[in-house]
Amino acid sequence: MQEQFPGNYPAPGQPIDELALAEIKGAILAKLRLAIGKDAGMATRRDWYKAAALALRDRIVHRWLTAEKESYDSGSKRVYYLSLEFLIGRLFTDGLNNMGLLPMFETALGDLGVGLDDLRKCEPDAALGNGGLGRLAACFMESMATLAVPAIGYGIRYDFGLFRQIISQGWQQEYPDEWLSFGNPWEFQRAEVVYHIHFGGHVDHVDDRGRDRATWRPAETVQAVAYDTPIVGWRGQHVNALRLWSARSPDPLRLDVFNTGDYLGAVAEEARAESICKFLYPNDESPAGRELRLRQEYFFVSASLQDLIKRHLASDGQLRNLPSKVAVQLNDTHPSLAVTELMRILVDLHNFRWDEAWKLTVATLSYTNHTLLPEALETWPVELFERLLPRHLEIIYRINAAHLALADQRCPGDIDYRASVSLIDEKSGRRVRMGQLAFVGSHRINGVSAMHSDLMKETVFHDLNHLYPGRITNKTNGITFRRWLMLANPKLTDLLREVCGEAVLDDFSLFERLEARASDNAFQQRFRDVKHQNKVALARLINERLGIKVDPSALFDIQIKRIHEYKRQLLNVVETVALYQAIKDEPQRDWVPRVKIFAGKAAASYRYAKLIIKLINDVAEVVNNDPDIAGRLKVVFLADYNVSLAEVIIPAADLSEQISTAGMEASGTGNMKLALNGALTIGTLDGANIEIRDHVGAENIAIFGMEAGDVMVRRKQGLDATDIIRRSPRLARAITAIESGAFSPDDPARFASIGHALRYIDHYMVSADFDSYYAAQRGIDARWQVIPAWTRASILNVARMPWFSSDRTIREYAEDIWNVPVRAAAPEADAQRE
Ligand code: B1H
Repeated sequence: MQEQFPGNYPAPGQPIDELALAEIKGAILAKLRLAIGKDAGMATRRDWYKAAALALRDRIVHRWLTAEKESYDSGSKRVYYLSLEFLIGRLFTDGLNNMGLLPMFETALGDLGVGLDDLRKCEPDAALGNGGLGRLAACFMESMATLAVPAIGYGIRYDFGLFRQIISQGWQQEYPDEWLSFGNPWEFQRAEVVYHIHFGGHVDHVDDRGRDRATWRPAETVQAVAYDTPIVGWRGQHVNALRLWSARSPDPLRLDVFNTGDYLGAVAEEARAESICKFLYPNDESPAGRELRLRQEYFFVSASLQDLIKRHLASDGQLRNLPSKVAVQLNDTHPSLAVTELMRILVDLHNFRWDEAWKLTVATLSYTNHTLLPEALETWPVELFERLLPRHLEIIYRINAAHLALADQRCPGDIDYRASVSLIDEKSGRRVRMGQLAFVGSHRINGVSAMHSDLMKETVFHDLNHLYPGRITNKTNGITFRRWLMLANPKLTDLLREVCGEAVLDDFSLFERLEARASDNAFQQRFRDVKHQNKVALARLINERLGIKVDPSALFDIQIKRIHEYKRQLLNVVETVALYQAIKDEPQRDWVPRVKIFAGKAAASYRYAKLIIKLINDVAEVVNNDPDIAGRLKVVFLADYNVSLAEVIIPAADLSEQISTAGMEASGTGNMKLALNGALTIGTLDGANIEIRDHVGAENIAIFGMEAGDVMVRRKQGLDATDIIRRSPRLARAITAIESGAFSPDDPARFASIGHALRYIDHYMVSADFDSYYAAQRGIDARWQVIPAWTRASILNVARMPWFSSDRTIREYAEDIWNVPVRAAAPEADAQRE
């Protein structure tokens, strides 16, 4: 079967192989009857989707088993990517595209009387992540498969992913995300792959002749069961597994309790165990700090390490070779317990000497930091640790003793230095610092953009970097072009194939061939046509969902991301209000028509962020219905932002809002997706925006506002914005309108707290950056009116984005951190190069 489906991406117009087509149709029909139990007459759309997904899955599984055997036989080093989040989205067309089967399935399904696009929409998003951090893990999984890096992603199979957002009267409401309720055709339950995970109890120290060994006598045990999802790389050459753990009790029904008539008590243990994988914590950038969260972290770390060690022992037999066969990447501090768990396994269970175990641990682990926000740095109360993981706390103390001894050696008598590097924070109640733990236990620590990695060295990890020089490295994030260009924007992809040649699908550096056409009138027109069609599709969606009519020829100005004060959706709204007032002042001027599109979720407990959502919706209500505006400004908030919605919005964007307070956005990846699809960026010099500017050229991006250094200086000076507001009548007027109820006549004081913050506690520099932002926006208006120049800048953005492919990022991890080989380029690339 493999040979019949070589996984080529058929060139446009290439005839479809009739034999293969007949086989696919047969396979789908067979799945419908034999796996779903329906015939074509009775089948619902969802039945067809599942049948088609299973037919595709069969083809992926063949490759999977081959890839698995090859890497096992060759004994190659493997990467294990530990992440509490994988924000995958849908897998159906992703798998079809990478297998080169998209046109084939489209035709087959069409012949069977069902539309591929209808089926595609039957698949619920796998939303096992909050935002950028989880989506990065998903892009990395795809790129590792593409580059044939043998890898497993480890995480939790949450019963409920990130909540569904509904906007009711302008307010966010949260509803459970029941993504598994109709089954999941991609996953394989591995009922035989089960590990025991322990909690609580006490520790016995036997006489171990100074070997630091101990015996943990836990009080509670849960089981972790594996579920595997195949992740297929580009051209179907390699397939890796995403292994997610589900929790259950070893004793699901206590018959003794049941027999006494206590039916609820009989299943209480099962409920307690299952709560571990019940839901994803919806907090982006702010740890929940709940006991259940710590249980989740230990649960998945322990199951994953047990699993990878079992594999290693089965293939190699020698734990002392661990670092030559295993690289473990910790996605943020959420899996930091890997440091202590690996030490426990080596010392307590496999009798290693402490020092040797420590060398192996550090050589095996590496850690990615994703944020410098002080409130986001994870710490846990020592008391909670002691109760839940007593042996791990001892191990932390033992690590800390050696670590602090080194600190004393480096800076004798410097108690501030000692306090700053310690694994225990003694200031705010005694707490374990997960960032310090991950740092000390890793041979490489990376930031996610050049500026972020530099700031890591200057701020949170300044002293640790001094103590362990050379460990910090930068790995600027990337995105998978297969999903964010080929699938999301097939029309632009076709244009690229035509202009840059078919090989562009394997070698993104060929995008540079666009440069020569950037000013070519005829090409510009085609490029604009593609954008226009994508905007028509988005306009249709907006009308269907919200009943708002927007003009596809207006400038589509997009801010899509989690709602967070530092991301400054508020700055965008205040500018919207100021623009609204300016249009009302001079309604006869030829204002550039704009549609401001927002989407994003706020953490359920983040009240201020939810108030900002309400403000966007209240402003929309007034602006969209004001006859003076005559449709020249529209404001749209699209509910329930997720990967699938992003795939519709991004190809339709003209302007990408990347306006975080400088120094606060570690990288951003939405910024890359939007620029890749031809949007111009309006942004601050923050995160990867800086590198985007360096690549696309300063003339093809609109930079405004304070820089990270300025922000630090201003924060030291104080946050009161009274003077700034006094000097900016435009800002003063916009704030006054917001706080006096111009957009909330039903509750005039609704936004008083926002007005107060803008005036007196401008921590995020919204007021301070306002004038600069407003001016940059008017600059955008002016540029938009010169169509050839705008189009040229847009084309050059696309042409200069290849470096932001996650393939490049993964190559860098493979080389500098993991020490594993990667495939040079897809084998077809050379053959297809002109
Ligand atoms: C990012 C998070 C994050 N940084 C804690 N930190 C979480 C922190 O559930 N929690 O406790 C969840 C998420 N997420 C993002 O990572 C950064 O803000 C982005 O700038 C970056 O692009 C992304 C990927 O590196």
